Amino acid sequence: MLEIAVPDLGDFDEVEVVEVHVSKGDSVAFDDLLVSIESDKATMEIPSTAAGVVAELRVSEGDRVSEGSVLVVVELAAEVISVTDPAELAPAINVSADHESRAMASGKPGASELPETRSVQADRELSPAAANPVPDRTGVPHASPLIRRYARELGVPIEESTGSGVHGRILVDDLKQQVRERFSEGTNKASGQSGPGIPAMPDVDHGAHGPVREEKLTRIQRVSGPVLHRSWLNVPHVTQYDVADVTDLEIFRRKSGEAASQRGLKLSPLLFVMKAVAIALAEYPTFRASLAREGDRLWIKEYFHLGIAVDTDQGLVVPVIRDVDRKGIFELAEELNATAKRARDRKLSPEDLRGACFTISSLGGIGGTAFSPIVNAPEVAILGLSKTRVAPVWDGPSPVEFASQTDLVKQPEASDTGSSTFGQFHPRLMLPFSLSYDHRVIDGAEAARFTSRLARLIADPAQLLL
Ligand code: CAO
Repeated sequence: MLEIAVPDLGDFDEVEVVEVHVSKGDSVAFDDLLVSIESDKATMEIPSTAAGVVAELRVSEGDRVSEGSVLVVVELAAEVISVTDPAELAPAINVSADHESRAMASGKPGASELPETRSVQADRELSPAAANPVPDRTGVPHASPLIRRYARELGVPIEESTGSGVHGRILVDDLKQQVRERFSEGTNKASGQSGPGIPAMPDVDHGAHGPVREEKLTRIQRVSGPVLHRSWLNVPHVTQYDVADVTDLEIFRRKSGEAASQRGLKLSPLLFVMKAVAIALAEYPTFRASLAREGDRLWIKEYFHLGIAVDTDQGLVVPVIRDVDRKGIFELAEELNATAKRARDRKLSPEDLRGACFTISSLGGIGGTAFSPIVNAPEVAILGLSKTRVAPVWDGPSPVEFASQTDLVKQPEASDTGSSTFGQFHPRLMLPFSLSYDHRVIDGAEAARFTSRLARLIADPAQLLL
């Protein structure tokens, strides 16, 4: 019996069995494909290293396997058994202590294969032939026929191999190293593609601890879940928190309420924030960019279409309001109301959901002091709005001046800090907001400048309407 197992997988602990090409009882020849395994970035085909009959299948499609997991057990054909005399194979087995080399060596279909097996050993043991390899005229590094066949089995381009043997001769270990590199290639690329290796959640029997009931995710949740997960895994997120004084904005909003209601509209703070965002995006183009897949350049969008997260009874959707920079508050109010209604009535078209350069998610009408929204990749930033609150705002010296003018050891008396000559706290309406961004594209300092600018814009409604 010959156990055929998963070879060294390099950086991967576990990979998935994507195809089992044989069934129990099948006759297989040397080199016949048995099983395909796959990481996120590469597929490896595991061939039979002997002729015989499949005696046992130890895996099925979808199983996760790791190095050394036995995939298939092959009952060797009679003629193979006759050449697997331990004495005859001993030199070959010395080639490498690991299982696939042993399998290669012991699994030869006939005596004619053995000289090749021995040539592997010659590579390792620096036989006279290996010490003076004949250079390949094509420039391809020298490798024995067995090594070439092994490379073909593994799907490794031998011309890309770097031989670590004498005079650059390619050895079994070189091929294994190449496979390791191919498997880990995806994780090392700067493009930020997601890699494998995320541990699967255990399958827990929740019913074992008390009564449970099953509830299916909505279609929107099933679609948006993987999209959010993809963004979460691909984008290195940082969230910058800030707060804007919206007292003057609220005064203005209340004053405009009547004019709005005559048009059948309600003006929420979000509309003014949308205008402020459009101005800030014009001044900070990186925030309306997308990172190219290769990870080496940006696509800066010269339009100001904003995704607005809308909460529906089926889940979260993000329709897009176009050309926010060119629209007035009333026009935006009308469009946002109509779009949110279409979203809740499940009447959005695919076009409604495309083309944003930045997203706003407002939970201000619901509650909370702050949150970290997930960037709606391939956008690079998203703004979260929380609930406006009344908070004390100091109108006196800046923190630096305050520190220099005040005896900080002896805490200032309330009467000192409350005096009109020194400075005062005022109750103001403050809007907490947060900006999550892709740190590959936006630096922290730039994000802080952006949110500071945004806070100033929101605080001054006149600027938004110019
Ligand atoms: N602070 C205090 N009150 C606020 C506020 C804020 N930051 N923002 C809105 N409000 C008030 C509004 O003025 C309105 O008050 P009135 O009823 O007295 O007029 C009330 O809250 C409800 O506002 P709204 O939610 O209907 O309107 P909106 O324009 O602020 O938001 C929409 C529209 C579609 C964005 C919103 O309804 C929604 O769906 N929000 C949820 C988005 C979401 O789920 N995000 C999470 C995604 S995870 O990242």
